[in-house]
Amino acid sequence: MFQRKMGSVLLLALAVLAFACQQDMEIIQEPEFEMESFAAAEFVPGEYIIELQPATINFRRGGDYEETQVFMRELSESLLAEYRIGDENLRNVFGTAVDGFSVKLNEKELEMMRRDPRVKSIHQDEVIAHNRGNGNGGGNGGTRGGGPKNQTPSEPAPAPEEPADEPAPSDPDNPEAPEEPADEPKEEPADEPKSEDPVSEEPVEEEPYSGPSTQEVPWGIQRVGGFKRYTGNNVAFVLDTGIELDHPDLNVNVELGRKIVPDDISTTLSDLHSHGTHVAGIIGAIDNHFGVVGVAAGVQVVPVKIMGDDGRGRVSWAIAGVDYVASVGKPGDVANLSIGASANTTFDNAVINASNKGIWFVTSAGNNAADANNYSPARANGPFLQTVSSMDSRDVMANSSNYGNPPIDWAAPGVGIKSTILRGGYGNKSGTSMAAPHVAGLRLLGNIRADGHIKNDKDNTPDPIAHRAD
Ligand SMILES: [Ca+2]
Ligand SMILES: [Ca+2]
Repeated sequence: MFQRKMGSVLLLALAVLAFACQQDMEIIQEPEFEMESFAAAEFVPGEYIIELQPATINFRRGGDYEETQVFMRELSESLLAEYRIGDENLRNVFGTAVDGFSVKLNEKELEMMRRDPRVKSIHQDEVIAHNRGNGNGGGNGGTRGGGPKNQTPSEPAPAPEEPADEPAPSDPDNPEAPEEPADEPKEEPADEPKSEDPVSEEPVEEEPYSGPSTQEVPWGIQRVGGFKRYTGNNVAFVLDTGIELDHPDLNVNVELGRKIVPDDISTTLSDLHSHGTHVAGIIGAIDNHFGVVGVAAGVQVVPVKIMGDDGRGRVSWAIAGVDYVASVGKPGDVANLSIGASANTTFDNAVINASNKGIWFVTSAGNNAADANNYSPARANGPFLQTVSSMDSRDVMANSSNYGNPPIDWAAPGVGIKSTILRGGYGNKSGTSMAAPHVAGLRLLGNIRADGHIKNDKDNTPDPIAHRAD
C-alpha cells in the first residue's frame, strides 16, 4: 500500500520532470534512484597478479606486441616451472606497461612466490563490474535505429520524437529493468538485408545526404565546448566491454582492436553489453545526419575488450589491456578506462607507465561517493593521466561521484548522457564512466581549459569543468 503510494508519487514527479525537460532550458539532474548500490570488492579465489622486478627481464626491448607476449609467456612458464606450477595455471602475461603475469595458485604456491626475490608484488585478482552506478545504468530511454541501416537517403528521416533525454517512466520499483523500452520504433534493423545478402547487391552510391537531419548534440557535448570533426591521425582506445563493431554512428577500427577476455567469457570483439559502445559514442560518434555526435566526431574508436558481455571483468584483464595499448599505441592516442577496482599498485604502475609513452589515459573517478584515492586506476597520477569526476547539467557534482584532488583533474558531464548503444541504437547512461570519455575526446582535440568549477564538490577543492581550449 505504502509502496504503491510512493510509486505514484514518483511517477508524478517523473511526469513533472518530463514536462520540465520539454521546456527550452534543459536541466538534467541525478535522479535519486540512480544511486549506486555499494558493492564490496569481489576478489577472485586463488587467482593472483604477479608483478616482476624489472631486472628479472633480460631481453632486448622493442619487439612488437606478439613477440613480447611470446617472450613473457616463456619466461613466466619457466619461472613457474621452478615451483612445479604447470602452464595450465598461467593466465595473462604483461611485458610493456608492467612486467608480470596472472596465475592460479594454491596457498603453498602463493607463499613460495612471495619469497621469490624476482617478485615485486602480488595482488589477488579482483572482479571489475559495471553496475548501475557505474554507468550501466538505469536505462533511461534507449532508442533504436535512426542510422542508414534502416533508412534510405530518399526517405524522410524519422522525426526526433523520442523523449530520450528524459528519465524513462519505467517501473521505479525495478531499476534493473531492461535498457531498451519495447515501445520504440517498430522497424527491425536486424532483419534488414546485410551487405553480404545477395538481394542487396546493387552498388550503393554514397551521395551527399540532403534530407533533414535528426542528429542531436547531447548536452554533455555542448557543455565541454561542442563537437569538432576529428582530422588527426590518433585513435581512441576504449578499454571496456568492446564496441558494437557495425554501429552506423561509430568509426570502429577493428584491425587495431583486441579481445583480451578469454573465449569462455566471450568469443566476440564486439560489444554485447553496451557500456563500451556508449563510451565510444561520447568520444567520437560521427557528425552526420542522424543519432548523436561525439566530442572528437568521427575519430577511430578501438575496442580493447577487457570485460565480458555481462559487464564483468577482472583487474588482470584490464592490466593486459593497458599493456596492449602501451605496446601498440602512439603518442597523442587516447585510452579511456571507465572502470575501477580496489587500490592496486600493479594496476597503477601499468597505467602510469603506459601513459608516460605520451598516450593519454583517461580514467573515471568511480561511483562510490568516496575518496578516489582508494581506487585504482583513478588514484594514479601522471602528466598524461587524467582522472574525471561526474557532474549534471547544472554543474553540480553527481551524488555518486568519487572526489579528491589529487587525483581528480577534471569534472565532466556524467548524468543523463545520451550516446550510442547496441543494435545501432541510442540511450542514456549516468556515471563517471560517461564523464571520462568527454575528457578523452577533448584530449584528442588538444588542450583543455577550465570553464568554471563544479558545485557541491565533496572535498574542499571544487573540480574544474573540462572545456575545449580553442
Ligand atoms: Ca551522428
Ligand atoms: Ca574536488
